[in-house]
This record gives sequence, C-alpha cells and structure tokens, in this order.
Amino acid sequence: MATIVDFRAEKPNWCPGCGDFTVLAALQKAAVNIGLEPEEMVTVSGIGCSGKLSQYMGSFGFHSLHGRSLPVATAVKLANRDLTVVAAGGDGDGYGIGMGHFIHAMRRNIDITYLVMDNHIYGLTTGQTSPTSDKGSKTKTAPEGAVEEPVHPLQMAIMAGCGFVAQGYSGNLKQLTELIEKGIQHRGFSLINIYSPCVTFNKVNTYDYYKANLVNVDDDASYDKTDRFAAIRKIEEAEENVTGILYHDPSKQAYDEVLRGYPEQAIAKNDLKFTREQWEKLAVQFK
Ligand SMILES: Cc1ncc(C[n+]2csc(CCOP(=O)(O)OP(=O)(O)O)c2C)c(N)n1
Ligand code: SF4
Repeated sequence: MATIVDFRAEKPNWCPGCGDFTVLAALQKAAVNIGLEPEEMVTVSGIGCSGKLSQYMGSFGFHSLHGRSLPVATAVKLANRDLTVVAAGGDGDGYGIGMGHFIHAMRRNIDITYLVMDNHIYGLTTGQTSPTSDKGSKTKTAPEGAVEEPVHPLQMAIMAGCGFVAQGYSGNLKQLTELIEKGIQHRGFSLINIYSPCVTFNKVNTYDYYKANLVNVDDDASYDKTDRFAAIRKIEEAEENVTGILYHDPSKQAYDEVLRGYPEQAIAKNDLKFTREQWEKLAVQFK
C-alpha cells in the first residue's frame, strides 16, 4: 500500500509560506487515505505557480498549457476510465483563459476532481489582476484598483449543474484533505476552490484575512448541502468567505456512464497489435 513518500516527486520551489504547499500535502494525504497507488492516478495541471502541482505530485502527471488542464484531463479520463483524474491550476488559469472549458466540463459531468488554487492574483507572472481579484484591489495591472466585478466560481458551478461544489483553505490542512477525498470519491465533476494565499504578491487576501473572515459550513449541523438555492444564499450571505462542502448531489450520472457505446474496458488497454491480415486490409485503403 502506498504511503505519502510514494506520492512525493520533485521538491517544490514555491516561495516559503505559499498556500500551494498545503494543497500538495492535502492531495498526497487524500490519495493515501483513499488507498490509491501512484500509477492509478493522473494529476493534470495548467500553467502558473499552481500549475507546478503536477510536477511535484508523485502520481502520473501532465503539465499542459495555460487554461487547458480540463480538456487534457477529460481526454485522460475518457481514454482510461479506471484512472483517478485530478486537474489543478490557478484562478487565472481556470477562470480566465480556461473559463470555457470549466463550464463545459461541468455540463458534461466528466469524472474529474478540479482543484483551483485561488489566490486572487496572477502569481507566476508577478502580480497582475486575475478574474477573482477583489473589485478595487490594487495590482500591477490596476494601480488605481480593479474596476471589474470578480467572477463567482462557486455560484457559477452550482448553476452549471456541478454535483460537488466545495471550498477549502490552505490554513486548514485537515479539512482540505477531507474535501479532496470526498471530491475524488464523488462520481462526476467536483470543484474544490481553495483559498491559497500568494504571500509574495497579494497583501490583502492573506492567512490573517482568511483566519478572521472564513466560516465553515461543516460546523453548522442545520446546513443542507443538497439544497442548491440554499447553497447560493449561504455563499452570497458570507460574501464567499465560506469553507466546506457547499453543494452535493451524487445522483447525476457521469459522462462515461451515459455515453452510448463507451467501452467497459479502458480504451488505453485495447490491444493495438495488428494481424498481418488486418494490416493488409487497412493498407489497401491508402494505396
Ligand atoms: C496562452 C498563454 N497566455 C499567457 C501566459 C502567461 N501566463 C503564465 S501563468 C499566467 C497566470 C498565472 O496565474 P494563475 O493562473 O492565477 O496562477 P498562479 O500563478 O497564481 O498560481 C499567465 C497569464 C501563458 N503562459 N500562456
Ligand atoms: S508567487 Fe505567490 S503563488 Fe507563486 S509561489 Fe510565490 S507565493 Fe506562491
């Protein structure tokens, strides 16, 4: 049985204190707790500081293009349904350039767990405004303060029909590990948005800020996570400063379960060897 050490690859070179360290640790712990072996799992990432996760996680990995982790993860899942597929990236990666893929992956209900390390800034490119930057926040590209409304990923996911919508925080490894475990166990698309502070370029959305403002729905026994409208109300009332499983509907079938003709055996395991006879029949068509 695999241990944490088996899920360690390269030593991370994030800035000391970066929230992404906790996300990596939580993913490694979740994989061990579920009983996965490294070869049963693929971590696909986009580009950004957060995008380095696929390099540091000791599963199979694919470091894709900026905003393109979800189409690549979709292909991986459809080629081999037996794999546990985790996609990861930043708020710029997922909710900016990757926004179209985000909506369609949820609509299709591909069985992927999507971890978005949301630091409200572009980290790798040194501190520009991102789609989740707070209105009015001052960044390199908005020295007078951002004028646009931020996107609302949790509300968007619920309205797009995503069956598992959760939010975690890098200051709470235990809760984040549990959220990732439950996200992986959910059959279908799971979004886990993670407040993961960028200690170098974001001096507003800091650990202290989250410590003072976050509420945890897991502490509220009366919270009904099967009620999507109540979930939206809760998220809006808390101004998105909320952690835990916000919405869960396990009843929807995943894409690979409903796709007509989708083979029971992983396509990746098909025997691709041609017999001489098959080869000659095929070759005739190209003469
Ligand atoms: C097509 C394309 N456009 C732009 C870039 C430049 N770029 C690299 S990472 C990045 C944004 C990173 O921000 P985010 O996704 O929030 O991740 P973080 O670094 O904060 O984890 C950008 C704009 C790129 N690599 N490719
Ligand atoms: S720049 Fe920000 S997001 Fe990137 S490694 Fe440093 S602290 Fe983390």
